[in-house]
Amino acid sequence: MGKLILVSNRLPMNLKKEPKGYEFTPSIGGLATALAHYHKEGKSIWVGWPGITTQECSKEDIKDIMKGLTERRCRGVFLSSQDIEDYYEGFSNKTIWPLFHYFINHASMEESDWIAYKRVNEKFASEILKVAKKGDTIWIHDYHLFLLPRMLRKKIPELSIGFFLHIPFPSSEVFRTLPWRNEILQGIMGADLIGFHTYDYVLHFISSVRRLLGYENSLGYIHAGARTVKVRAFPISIDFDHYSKAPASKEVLKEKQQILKRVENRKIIMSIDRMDYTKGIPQRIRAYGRFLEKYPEYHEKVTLINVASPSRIHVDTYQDLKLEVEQLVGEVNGKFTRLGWVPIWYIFQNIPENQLLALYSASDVALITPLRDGMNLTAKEYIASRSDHHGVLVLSELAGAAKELGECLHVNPHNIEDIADAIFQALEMPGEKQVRSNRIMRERIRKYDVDRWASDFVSELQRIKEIQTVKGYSKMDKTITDKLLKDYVHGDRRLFLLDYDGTLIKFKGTPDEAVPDPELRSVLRSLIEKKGNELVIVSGRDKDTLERWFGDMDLNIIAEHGVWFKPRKGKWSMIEQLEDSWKEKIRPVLESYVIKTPGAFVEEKGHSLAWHYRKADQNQAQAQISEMKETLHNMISNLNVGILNGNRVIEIKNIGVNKGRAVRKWTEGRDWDFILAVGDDWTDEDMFEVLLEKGYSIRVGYTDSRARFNLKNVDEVRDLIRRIVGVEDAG
Ligand code: GDG
Repeated sequence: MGKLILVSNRLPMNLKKEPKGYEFTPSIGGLATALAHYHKEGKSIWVGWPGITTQECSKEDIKDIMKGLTERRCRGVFLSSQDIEDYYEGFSNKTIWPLFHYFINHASMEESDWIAYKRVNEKFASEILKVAKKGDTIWIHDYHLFLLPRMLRKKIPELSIGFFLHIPFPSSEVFRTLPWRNEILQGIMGADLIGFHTYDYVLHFISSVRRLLGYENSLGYIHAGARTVKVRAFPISIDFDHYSKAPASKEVLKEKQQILKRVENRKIIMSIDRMDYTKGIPQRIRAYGRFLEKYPEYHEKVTLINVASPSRIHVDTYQDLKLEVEQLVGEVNGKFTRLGWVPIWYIFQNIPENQLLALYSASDVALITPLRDGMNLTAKEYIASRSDHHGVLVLSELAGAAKELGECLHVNPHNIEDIADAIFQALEMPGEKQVRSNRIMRERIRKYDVDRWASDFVSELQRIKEIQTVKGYSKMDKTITDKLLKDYVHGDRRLFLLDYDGTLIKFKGTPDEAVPDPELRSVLRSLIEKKGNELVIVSGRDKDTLERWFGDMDLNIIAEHGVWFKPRKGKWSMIEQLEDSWKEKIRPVLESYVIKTPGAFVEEKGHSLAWHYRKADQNQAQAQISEMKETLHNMISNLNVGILNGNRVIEIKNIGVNKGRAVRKWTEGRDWDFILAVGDDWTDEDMFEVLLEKGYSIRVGYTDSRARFNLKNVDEVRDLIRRIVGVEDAG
């Protein structure tokens, strides 16, 4: 492996100009915390904005900063104040951030911000390209850099590129409101591996890609033209050891004693977040007020310590939020405060880490209730720092962390009553129950800590690259095509095994419309007229249709994936004797899914039933297919039939019948100088398997296949056949 280049909007440090030069201090934040550890240990370079604009420093300063960055294995992308205003505060934080957290009304859609976003992504690309080489691995982070994977891929196609999104990926219904949605998806799709915190976000992304770009997916792989991209959930974690051990340090213990003394041994509820509208701070304060109203027995017995660290303070929405929070805190405190007891301690500051850790270990309850949150590391930190296994975590079900921390108390962060009751339940929870739940969650966080998260991502990225290079797609380039034509010309006995739909003809709205056009008939005719050529149409279609279309031509036909066969100038006969009574049971099930999926329809063939969904909404169809297959699998267990995934069709047919078996009669025991087999879907894979390395097997479309080569589409297949016909004429 070459070197690893980490890329994020901000470098993991803050700069301060001192008389002696710039001082570098590590910065706070989920990503900084997660990767700082990895960067410290590994041999990586980190590329990002150093946090200071070009207006704020002279050329000398920049040199000084660059030197300091190089010592820390970092490279700075220097941005102007205009870049920061439009790309960072603008497009990233006023468009993407609210939209991806489902705050559609807060999302601004300024063209000028988008232009700046593209410009700054380009700046990142050019800085990275100064150090990146073939064989390097680039790991890009977060929503500020959606366009970067594609930009880098265009310049160095061989790079191994990973992209990780730290915020939620919204439902495609929300995502598609973004005017620049396709460019953003294309940008991300430049990566080889795309990671999200949860499986829900993975599904949302896959669904957007399918709907907007039309790329199909299977088992977490998206087939994007010539490339396959892996999409997977990698739930980010924390440095478990640090959070587990640090609370026992002298400094933290001292802080803890001070906190306990100041709250006069009352119960403590703590919460800490950036002051952001996604964090649900107003709802939480209201819920705490409701709790005090509903459970007066807790008056003077509990204190909420609410820490909100300042964030994006220049943005109007954030100023409004701060005012709202302060007003609500004032209302609750005004209503319930007694001499010697203030119910909420509100801290609008960044607190030092020792204080944070002391707060974690002194608190009886951690109240973490974001309205949406990609993951939320605070929740994990709270559990990890409690080596005594005490304390109750009340967590929003809309935080990514809720998927992993199933044993804590979950709340709907919009439901004030629900949160108020959860606070009561948490304060009342018996110690043994706390220990039981926390033990399980701590163990889970310990096993999958931040190092594991990072190494898991990087090794998956390497694995994808290996799959791509070993199995890869082998395009029919000029050299291979020339060799094929040469082999054809030198052969005397030549076999062609050609699938029909999706191979020789494009898909049409209904199967009946896909009639062979005169051009196709003419080229096939030329092919079979050549001495030594044997053509077999190997199709899944019923025999009557194939007879109508090709009955007059001097060729062989295999119908229904190998149930029926007609030799040249001969008659139809059954290759396999089949029993079809199962159809009566299966047809009603397929019909019931036609009702649920507008556009889908059932086709009855001689010995199979096909459920077509090419005209249906692909998303809706996919949603029905898994349920339908589940039902079918249960029904067919003692029938001699199987379920086949075709290209936008699910086919149920007798087991043992397949194209591979049908073509064996042609390929085994007969001596061919040249074989060409072409097909476009999974049913053709059986045929490719029989051929193995014999002749030229070609899968239409760029997808994993047993075929030796790939062609892009029907046009390319026809072009190849035309060239084969032409080469002999020319020769
Ligand atoms: C994104 C996603 C996702 C906060 N205030 C103080 C302080 N912190 C520390 C916490 C924690 C971190 O900052 C915040 O973590 P979050 O998980 O809330 O992350 P975000 O920075 O909002 O960023 C989020 C994350 O990326 C990782 O993928 O989980 O969903 O939005 O470590 O402890 N630390 C100190 N004083 C503070 O006042 N010392």
